[in-house]
Amino acid sequence: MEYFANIGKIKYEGKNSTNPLAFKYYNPDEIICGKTMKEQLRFALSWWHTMGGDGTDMFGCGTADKTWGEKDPEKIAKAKVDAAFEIMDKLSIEYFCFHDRDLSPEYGSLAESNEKLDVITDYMVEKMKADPSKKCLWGTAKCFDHPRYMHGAGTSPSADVFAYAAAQIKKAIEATVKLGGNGYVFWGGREGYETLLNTNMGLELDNMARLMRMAVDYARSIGYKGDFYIEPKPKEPTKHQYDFDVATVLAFLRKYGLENDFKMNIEANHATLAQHTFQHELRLARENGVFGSIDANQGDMLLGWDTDQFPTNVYETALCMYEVLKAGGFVNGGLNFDAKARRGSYTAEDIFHSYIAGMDAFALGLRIADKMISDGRIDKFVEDRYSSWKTGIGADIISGKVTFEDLEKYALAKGEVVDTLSSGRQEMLESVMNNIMFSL
Ligand code: XUL
Ligand code: CO
Repeated sequence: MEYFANIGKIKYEGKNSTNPLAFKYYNPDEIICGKTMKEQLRFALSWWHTMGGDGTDMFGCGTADKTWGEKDPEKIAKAKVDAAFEIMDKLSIEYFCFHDRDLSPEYGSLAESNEKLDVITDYMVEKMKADPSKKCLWGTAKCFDHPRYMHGAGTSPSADVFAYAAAQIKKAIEATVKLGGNGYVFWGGREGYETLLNTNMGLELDNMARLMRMAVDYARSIGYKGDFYIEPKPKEPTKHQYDFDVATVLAFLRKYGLENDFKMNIEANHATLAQHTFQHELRLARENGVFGSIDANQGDMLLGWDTDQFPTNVYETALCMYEVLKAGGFVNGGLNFDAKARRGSYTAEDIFHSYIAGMDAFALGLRIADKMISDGRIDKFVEDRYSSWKTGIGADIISGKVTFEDLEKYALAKGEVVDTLSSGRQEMLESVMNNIMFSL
């Protein structure tokens, strides 16, 4: 069955095309910065938003029909697979990301939920065998939806809930391995708190680390070779999420000796909720050797919550792709559109317009980032700005040759040093950036 019969394969038509159902910038096989665009960008469809998100919000019910023509939950789950594969095919998207419960809902018991999940993953494996271009970027467990997780999963005050979450995560890891997943994500769900008046923060953090250690050890024991990611987010649903931002997560990983087992899955809208730029979070991850994958979306600067909009801000995608290229590109990670069409964009066609907008914004971002690097003006400026560290006292500090006393002697002899500073030239560099962006 074809779910989008009036939409054909979306083609690259170039920047002068006015066809709304065509890529203007995403040309999958074109080489940019040494790899094809599809290898550089590794786009992924998010099962939850695209296959399940119907536009429900706290003020109203869904506006988009995501039942895929079925009524029975098992049939809906199967239809979702067929529809997802058709969407991926028509948009040339090779990867998908999922929560266990996006693939198959929760049934009366854990055993039954597991059994029904197996049926769907069996079906997916069959489809992926027939079409090996469809791959799993990452999987995760939805340990935040059901009332049992109201106080968290790995950080619940109830040891029984912790055990239940562990069982659910074990199964989600197995499903990820079965689908050949390249990654497994821990996003904080309800791992945080509302008030410290009722919270044992130390125990909750210790327990979260225990859960992660067991998850990693188990996954490796069954042959999982992909990456583990933590996806930082500062707030929502809890007032204070433990995985606040990259820096907070790094401190957590290092405290518990997990720093070699996890990388970061960085989401644009989570970065801005933490009052960082998207680029800041990417840079911090890159500088600490933990850059892994990206949840591509954007927030609204006037709103303080996670709006999960499809990314269309090219300035942001360019700076993001600059960080990705400088990090050496994706290895197991990719760009997962953790994004949903607005509630008013409710038609089936809007799914395609949303993805085309997001994919083209990142394709353009990649083209600009490549140009930023080959143009060299920005990199050279930064290089020159730090030239005092290459020779003389700077080189001696870096090589560890000098002591505090030596530095005092140096400063006393040197006198005032304000003249050694040059202008930061922010406005000039912003203008260079515009020049690069609009000369494509
Ligand atoms: C929530 C969020 C999640 C994770 C996966 O803000 O981003 O969808 O990406 O659990
Ligand atoms: Co996300």
